[in-house]
Amino acid sequence: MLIKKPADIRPSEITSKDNYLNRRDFIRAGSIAGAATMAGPALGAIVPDARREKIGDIGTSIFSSDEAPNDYEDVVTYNNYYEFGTGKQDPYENAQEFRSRPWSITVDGEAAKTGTYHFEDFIKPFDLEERIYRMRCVEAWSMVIPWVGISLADVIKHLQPTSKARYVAFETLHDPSQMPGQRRRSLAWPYREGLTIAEATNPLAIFAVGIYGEVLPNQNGAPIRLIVPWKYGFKGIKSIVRMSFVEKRPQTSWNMAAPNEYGFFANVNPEVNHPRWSQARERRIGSGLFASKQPTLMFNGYGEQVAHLYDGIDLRRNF
Ligand SMILES: Nc1nc2c(c(=O)[nH]1)N[C@H]1C(S)=C(S)[C@@H](COP(=O)(O)O)O[C@H]1N2
Ligand SMILES: [Mo]
Repeated sequence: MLIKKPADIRPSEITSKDNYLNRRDFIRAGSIAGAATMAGPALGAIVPDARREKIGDIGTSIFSSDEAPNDYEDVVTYNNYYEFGTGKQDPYENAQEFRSRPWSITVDGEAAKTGTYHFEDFIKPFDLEERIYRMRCVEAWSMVIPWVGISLADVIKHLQPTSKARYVAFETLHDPSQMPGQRRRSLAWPYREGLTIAEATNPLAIFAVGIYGEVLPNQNGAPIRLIVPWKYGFKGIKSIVRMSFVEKRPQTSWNMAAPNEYGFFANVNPEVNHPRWSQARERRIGSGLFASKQPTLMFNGYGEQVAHLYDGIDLRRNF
């Protein structure tokens, strides 16, 4: 990466940096205002720049990383969510008014308990846990995020897939009136993702509904998104409206966009480079512009839990 000398920095960039810092201060101020928010509005009320409502009854997980989580500000202002724009701050700026309640999720395909569920009913049968996970984006940056979520394996067991269900497919809401990025063809909409049943029922995979013990902000995929910590971040599909049990491998948005760059599996793998850049190292967001990069770990460090899923599979071909 090119590091600019001060003389090369245009005034426009200085301005935008100032704006950015001001916004961060605004969030901090908002977190104080958040105390008032907690007592007041319903779950997921839209409170720009404020901390969200606390979630009660959260258990801990043996799978949590012991690394220090990123600052809240990093997690809510540096996002990939192309429905709200392709810039890292676009989701933070453009998703505040998004209506993530009321919300429903349709379950269809090869399962006994298909149907359309209210979000609250969908998650009710399951235990909420905090899972502090290392997240690795395909763009070679990473964060450590304390998610609040429910086990995807528990959800799948509850929905009773048939013996024909070999994959689970997921879709994000398609609503160009609310999602300005969907008025452009930066990706094939709706955003789509998929996992094999074995991957989806691995104990590490979760549906996240919160961060830092609080309701999930819109820019992070409210009200419910997938977290698969041994895979690149793009597998973590946000704002899910459909979950389908299917026999054939589903299409996935990034694979459709550039099949030679983004495979179906997308396991974090320092030995298989993206065709345009190395995957050997990563930059931890928030660690400072001059902080050295750290090595990327096979399966993002979760090999003990997931390597067996790929026994006998050539991970160079199945990237
Ligand atoms: N619907 C949808 N889900 C998405 C994306 C997206 O553009 N749209 N981006 C993915 C990518 S590339 C990453 S790295 C993660 C980022 O999640 P975060 O912003 O909560 O850190 O979301 C993933 N889920
Ligand atoms: Mo990503």
